[in-house]
Amino acid sequence: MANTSLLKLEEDSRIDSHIAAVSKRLGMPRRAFLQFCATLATSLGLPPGADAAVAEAVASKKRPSVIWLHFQECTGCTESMLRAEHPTLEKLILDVISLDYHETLFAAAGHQAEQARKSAMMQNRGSYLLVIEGAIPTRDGGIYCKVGGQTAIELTRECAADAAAIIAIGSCASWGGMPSTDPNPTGSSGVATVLGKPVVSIPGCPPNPYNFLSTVVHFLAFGSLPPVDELGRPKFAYSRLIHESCERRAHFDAGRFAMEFGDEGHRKGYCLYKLGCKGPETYANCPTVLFGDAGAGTWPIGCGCPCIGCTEQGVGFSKPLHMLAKVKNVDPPQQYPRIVEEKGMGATLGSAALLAAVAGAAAGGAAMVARNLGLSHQAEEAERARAAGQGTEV
Ligand code: FSX
Ligand code: SF4
Ligand code: F3S
Repeated sequence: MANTSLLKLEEDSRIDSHIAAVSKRLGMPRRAFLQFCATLATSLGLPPGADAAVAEAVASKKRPSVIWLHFQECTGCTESMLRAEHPTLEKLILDVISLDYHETLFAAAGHQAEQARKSAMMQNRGSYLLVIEGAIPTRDGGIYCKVGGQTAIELTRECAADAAAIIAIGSCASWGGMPSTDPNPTGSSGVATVLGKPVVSIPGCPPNPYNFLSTVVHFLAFGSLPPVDELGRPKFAYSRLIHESCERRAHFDAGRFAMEFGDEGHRKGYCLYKLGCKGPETYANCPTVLFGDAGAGTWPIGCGCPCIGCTEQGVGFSKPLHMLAKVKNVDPPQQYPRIVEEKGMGATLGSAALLAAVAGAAAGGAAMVARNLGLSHQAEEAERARAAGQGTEV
């Protein structure tokens, strides 16, 4: 079957010279770069043909200035970006953005660093991306986290004022994450709570760098951040339960469980539900995108560790690790999705699967993403919005 979208992309002369330059910069063959962009567009759920816009954006657009703040956290978010061992992922992240302020990566310190942040904000007023990593302590006037004499609350508000878009990266910045664990002595909160307005959140402890890259590329290609759910999470990454795509799901359905760490069931790769796996109530694309690109199985459950629900507020860092998960969606759905997608509403199953196949490791487990792409999430999303008592999209 011909992949017309990829072929069109390869023939697009508008971006040819840019692609040659970016391929050289990244040390990546031209075809591999195009395949990566096509896969990125597919996993973002973009319509056919959008891969050209993605490639153009990555190859030729001016890199947005990024101000990256750190508050209460372990720096695992940054570590996971830099440890993305796929030959292109971390290079691409650093290639598509201009990281103008980042306390961990900066050689500068003290007043020099503060000055760099202020200059970048002034020079890119209204157009910079603000990325916040870590929770924001709100108790006692926010005194539990200060940088350069300012509280995290003050810095967040100051940097948010002139930002084009704000991304809360990691579970800490999304809702408080680990620092907000009961009894939350410092009043750790997420960025949206502190600013009193929605921001795009990419939870995970650590979050998947592929989801961050995809979010930034969407901003570059279309001038806006991707559509999000009622918790501010990009739908392309957080609209499916882990349990739905888990490689151990057949064991769950057949009633084959590991009962103890190291027992026969655990060694045989049986389902980890009875060890407290929170996959059945956690929304994330971990089983389809994987981590670190080190090969198959590089995600918590793949390594034999029950999911702790790190992307899910109210589950990760809230529910005890051994507690059984609430199993959602155990019955077949009332309605099955259409098999044929309407034109322009998303990638077709066939093209997505083919893209995933040709892109290989770049997509991680993108075949699973592709498998889910044509499905209608509307009923499920409406239900979740009702449960959250909001019912509105951010
Ligand atoms: Fe750590 Fe980031 Fe966890 Fe938090 O990730 S990996 S504690 S989400 O803010 O650095
Ligand atoms: Fe996978 Fe956990 Fe579901 Fe078992 S309970 S199938 S290990 S997500
Ligand atoms: Fe976190 Fe569970 Fe994924 S622990 S990384 S949400 S598999």
